[in-house]
Amino acid sequence: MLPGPPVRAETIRVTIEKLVFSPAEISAVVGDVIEWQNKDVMAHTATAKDGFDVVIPPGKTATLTVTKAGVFDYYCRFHPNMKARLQVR
Ligand SMILES: [Cu+2]
Repeated sequence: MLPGPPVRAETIRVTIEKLVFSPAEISAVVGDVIEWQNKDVMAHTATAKDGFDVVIPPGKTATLTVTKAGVFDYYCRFHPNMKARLQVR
């Protein structure tokens, strides 16, 4: 059987403003790209234990391509009260 057309990856955007991830809960499929936009004047990270660790400099964006399914609770290493969740199907 021939492979079908490639599934187009989506980009899912999360804004960080005033030390809050918004939306706080997102879902994705493997191959999607998560893009964090940091509107604050300090750096943040999106860090999941046993998972990813993305640094988002102030005023910038940073991306992550999702490579495995699961539920990833992530937080900011610099501000551990900042919490969010990524669900990957
Ligand atoms: Cu932070």
